[in-house]
Amino acid sequence: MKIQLFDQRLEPIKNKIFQNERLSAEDGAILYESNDLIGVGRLADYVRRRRHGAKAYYVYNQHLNYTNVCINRCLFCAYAKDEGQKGAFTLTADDIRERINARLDEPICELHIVGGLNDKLPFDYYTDLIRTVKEIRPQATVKAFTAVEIDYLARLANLSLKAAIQALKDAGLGMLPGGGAEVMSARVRQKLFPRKIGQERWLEIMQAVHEAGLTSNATMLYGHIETVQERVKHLMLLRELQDMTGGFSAFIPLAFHSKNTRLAHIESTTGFDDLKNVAVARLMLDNFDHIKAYWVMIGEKSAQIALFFGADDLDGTIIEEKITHTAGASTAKGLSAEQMENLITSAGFEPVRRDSFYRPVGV
Ligand code: V47
Ligand code: SF4
Repeated sequence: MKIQLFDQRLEPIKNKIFQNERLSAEDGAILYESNDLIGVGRLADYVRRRRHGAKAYYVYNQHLNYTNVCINRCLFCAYAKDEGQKGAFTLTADDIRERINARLDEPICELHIVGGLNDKLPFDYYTDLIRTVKEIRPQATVKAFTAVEIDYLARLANLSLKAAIQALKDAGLGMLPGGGAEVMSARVRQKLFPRKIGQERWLEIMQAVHEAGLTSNATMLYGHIETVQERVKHLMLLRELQDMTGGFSAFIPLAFHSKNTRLAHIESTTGFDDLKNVAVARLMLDNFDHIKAYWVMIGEKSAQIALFFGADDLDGTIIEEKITHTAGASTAKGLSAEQMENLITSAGFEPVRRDSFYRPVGV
């Protein structure tokens, strides 16, 4: 197979890819630094098609944010509020019931549930939340709580990590979303999210989650103050843990949105960087099955093009996204299944509606 590359530094990387050889951290840095976006994209597309052919996945899901009250107050977050501040909210069990019931006629198979760290909520709130959702939608997967919330919950209930995860699993937790690691760098953490757990704890929690028999996703927040080396390190750490546990399902690059945050001076990410992050992830994370182009963050148009740059999944219908929209995202708050399928088929890919575990679901 011939892949034309304009940046000659990509040639040895291409040879490794053809021979199924793992890329190094140095290769990762070259991929990020190269201006040959199309060349990097072709390599990622080659790997993507080797693994998934023309299939492109999406999920019929619903997002639910149970509270925006958060004691961490990361500098990049526009979503969090202090208790009592205007716009602060915490959903009661009835509110949650109402939101799930309002969509009962739709074939939702995943509920994506995350929130802030609200120190007024007891541990039972979280197990009850999962039970309430499962009562109404027993067939749906509850994909809930980032590693940051798991750490907080275990400490709140004075439980070991293992016991806390087990209690949530017993209540019906089905898998974990990928947030909370941001960029695994002590430097960035100290500047942007000093109160949030660091990389060791994030990795420890993901390992415990995988050992408890649950899968999770992984993300990376890019486009703020992180360096290329820090991005590469982040991917290497994820790849290392995946070698150990095999518990990561998908990786999702998250484009930073600065509006209404304390980093409002930082420009939005560019189309170049959005596509590059998808492609580099596809190439570096050789042990991850799925790379998601999260349309909420990069827009439907770029997400569709990202299918040619290594992405095999567009995430979901979502219905009511809050975190990125509070930070100025101009995308829709939800897409219909028809819109998702149209993005996929009009690019020549084959749509597969999936559940949380990438099993095809009948339409
Ligand atoms: O960890 C917060 C990010 C994450 C901003 O697993 C921001 O399928 C951009 O984890 N601009 C939570 N990003 C979201 C998350 C997620 C999203 C979609 C799919 C999945 C999945 C997981 O949101 C946080 C943080 O990195 N975030 N503020 C912002 N201003
Ligand atoms: Fe809280 Fe998460 Fe926002 Fe940080 S990103 S302030 S932990 S809600």
